[in-house]
Amino acid sequence: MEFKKMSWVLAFVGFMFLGGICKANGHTHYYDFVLTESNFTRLCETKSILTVNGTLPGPTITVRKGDTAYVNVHNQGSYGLTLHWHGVKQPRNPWYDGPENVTQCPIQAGSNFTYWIIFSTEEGTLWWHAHSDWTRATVYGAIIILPALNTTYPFTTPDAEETLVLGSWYKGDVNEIIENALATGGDPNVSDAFTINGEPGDLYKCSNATTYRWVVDYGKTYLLRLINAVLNEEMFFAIANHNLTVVAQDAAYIKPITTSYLMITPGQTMDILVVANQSPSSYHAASAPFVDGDVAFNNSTTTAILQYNGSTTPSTIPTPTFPNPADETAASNFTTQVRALASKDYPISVPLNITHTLFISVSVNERICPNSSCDGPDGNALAASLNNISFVTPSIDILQAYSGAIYGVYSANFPHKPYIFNFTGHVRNDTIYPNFGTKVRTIEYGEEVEIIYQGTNMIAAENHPMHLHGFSFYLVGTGSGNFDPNQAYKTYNLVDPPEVNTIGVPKNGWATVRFKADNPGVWFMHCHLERHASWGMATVLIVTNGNTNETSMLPAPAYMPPCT
Ligand SMILES: *[C@@H]1O[C@H](CO)[C@@H](O)[C@H](O)[C@H]1NC(C)=O
Ligand SMILES: *[C@@H]1O[C@H](CO)[C@@H](O)[C@H](O)[C@H]1NC(C)=O
Ligand SMILES: *[C@@H]1O[C@H](CO)[C@@H](O)[C@H](O)[C@H]1NC(C)=O
Ligand SMILES: *[C@@H]1O[C@H](CO)[C@@H](O)[C@H](O)[C@H]1NC(C)=O
Ligand SMILES: *[C@@H]1O[C@H](CO)[C@@H](O)[C@H](O)[C@H]1NC(C)=O
Ligand SMILES: *[C@@H]1O[C@H](CO)[C@@H](O)[C@H](O)[C@H]1NC(C)=O
Ligand SMILES: *[C@@H]1O[C@H](CO)[C@@H](O)[C@H](O)[C@H]1NC(C)=O
Ligand SMILES: *[C@@H]1O[C@H](CO)[C@@H](O)[C@H](O)[C@H]1NC(C)=O
Ligand SMILES: *[C@@H]1O[C@H](CO)[C@@H](O)[C@H](O)[C@H]1NC(C)=O
Ligand SMILES: *[C@@H]1O[C@H](CO)[C@@H](O)[C@H](O)[C@H]1NC(C)=O
Ligand SMILES: *[C@@H]1O[C@H](CO)[C@@H](O)[C@H](O)[C@H]1NC(C)=O
Ligand SMILES: *[C@@H]1O[C@H](CO)[C@@H](O)[C@H](O)[C@H]1NC(C)=O
Ligand SMILES: [Cu+2]
Repeated sequence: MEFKKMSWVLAFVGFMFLGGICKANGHTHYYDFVLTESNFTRLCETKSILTVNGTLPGPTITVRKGDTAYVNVHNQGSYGLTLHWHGVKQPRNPWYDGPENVTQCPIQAGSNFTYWIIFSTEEGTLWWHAHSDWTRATVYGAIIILPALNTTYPFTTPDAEETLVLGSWYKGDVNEIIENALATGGDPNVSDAFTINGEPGDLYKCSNATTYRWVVDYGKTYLLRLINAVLNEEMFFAIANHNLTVVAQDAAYIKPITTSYLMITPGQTMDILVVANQSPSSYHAASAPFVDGDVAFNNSTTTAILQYNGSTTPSTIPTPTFPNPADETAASNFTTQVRALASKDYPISVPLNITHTLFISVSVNERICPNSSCDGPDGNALAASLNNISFVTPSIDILQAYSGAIYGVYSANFPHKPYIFNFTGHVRNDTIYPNFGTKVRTIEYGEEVEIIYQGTNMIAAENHPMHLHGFSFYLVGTGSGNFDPNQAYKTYNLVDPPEVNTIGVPKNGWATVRFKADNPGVWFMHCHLERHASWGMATVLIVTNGNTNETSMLPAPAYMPPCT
């Protein structure tokens, strides 16, 4: 053990000389993650699932701002996969970002791979998850980033902390479910339950004895770290009889919002102050879906029990009432309140001199059925696209192809604007069928980028949680209908827009984000609804190296998992 640590230290010191990126006060943390299959019983049935270290959620990674972590992933499962550190920018370090065949090939069954995770500006809550097929349904966990040593929260220090991770439970094998859906062209099965910390909760059958309990002391203030790891639904969250004061989103502080409920998309994380100020008893902390599209979804409620220490459990535990799942206004009433803290101690820096604009249409599409008949609309198969291009995952990772000049893996011709039609009006036949390809967009180092995501009314309009790797970005505006620059620019918030990594693009509406392209590398961008990502609602941004070593990607690691 000591010997192993010593060699790590030597490697670390080496990097200090090499890259000059090492923070003087950062600490280094080491984790071993063992991927294993084991039996779990949920909803009265037992099945074998892949988890890290046999727990659901997997182990929590806890660091301070600016620290470094090494996670050695030992794959003792039966198939290859990768892990991703969601929302961690990984400055100059795309090698360890994780999306399968974008920055690396899978860690094969029986082998191991050590991720080097560089924390920089993030502070708050993030999470990690598998980035292969639908394996993230069971392979996920929290990342807690505490304030740097000798600094504290920008609010009264809470008495204690709690983490609740929302998830999805499928009775069947998740990868069989998506493979089967891709083969038939239809919608994948919906999940059988939502979960909180791996447990469906007492509103589902066979689940009340194992419902997750969060025990609190009357009068104390708790910092709740909430993560949405659900596969295919955005979620409302509330605690019966208690207010939520949201203080951070995606590991950046916001101006406190006191609310009775919130909406959180897959991929998003929120830090919330909860005061245990109600009569000592038990209350449900619960989550139910927000789905504003005409699509199949799981319409059930998952619960945990907020239990006051020393109180007796009432015969009926109060459950919060949720908005209707399709209530867009209820969702946007919460999301439009989010503003960056943007204080002297937590300044923000919104790009004002945009040099690279990307206008991206976000669509669900149809693909010609390869067989005689498919289960999607018009007997076709379902597909999805960005700018009418459905992303095709290559079999050699794009980062390797880019850095090693391997041609034919991808083409750098992802368009900067879509084919123009009435995006939110009637569907045009010539845009129902996307093109297929591995097309990326190249952005020069240091450019100030604006991306306008335009939701479309193709096949099934709904809110899409778009996520970008390698960056957090400022959400400067959202609106309904077709993006109209003359109107939209007037409404932009350039003063205190939230700095986030995942945003819900409104159904038949648009969202504009800005960021500085100061992180060279190969960065995946995709919808965080897993079925849309599987259908191709994704692309890749390549940010070129700058003119110096300090503005260029770190050297390629000596070992990367081989592509087969
Ligand atoms: C996971 O399990 C392995 C082997 O049992 C152990 O060495 C390791 O410390 C565990 N990791 C965590 C993060 O608990
Ligand atoms: C899970 O349970 C099944 C049936 O009880 C058993 O055959 C199998 O070996 C178990 N798997 C593991 C990984 O324990
Ligand atoms: C695999 O794990 C062993 C021991 O834990 C370690 O020595 C080796 O470097 C690891 N390999 C990789 C590629 O991380
Ligand atoms: C943090 O505070 C401790 C105790 O007050 C002090 O010893 C230490 O030097 C400080 N560290 C930093 C990095 O400021
Ligand atoms: C679970 O629910 C069943 C049926 O409602 C009830 O009989 C049982 O006592 C409950 N168990 C617990 C631990 O609450
Ligand atoms: C929740 O917040 C509202 C508005 O700030 C306030 O009127 C209400 O009393 C609060 N409720 C609880 C339970 O604290
Ligand atoms: C979902 O469930 C709620 C009640 O739990 C109900 O009001 C609503 O109509 C259901 N929606 C759909 C689409 O089934
Ligand atoms: C949204 O907010 C508006 C203005 O505060 C309010 O009138 C409306 O009832 C809210 N709608 C929902 C669904 O919460
Ligand atoms: C905006 O960026 C361009 C290109 O980098 C540069 O030439 C120009 O001076 C910048 N303008 C301002 C106001 O910073
Ligand atoms: C990634 O590439 C490997 C070959 O290196 C291939 O086996 C695997 O299916 C690819 N993954 C995806 C999602 O296409
Ligand atoms: C786009 O379609 C919508 C809905 O049918 C309609 O209200 C709008 O006028 C159309 N816009 C244009 C520019 O045709
Ligand atoms: C698309 O074209 C086909 C064949 O011309 C027609 O049957 C279908 O109704 C059209 N669909 C739409 C949405 O216009
Ligand atoms: Cu989507």
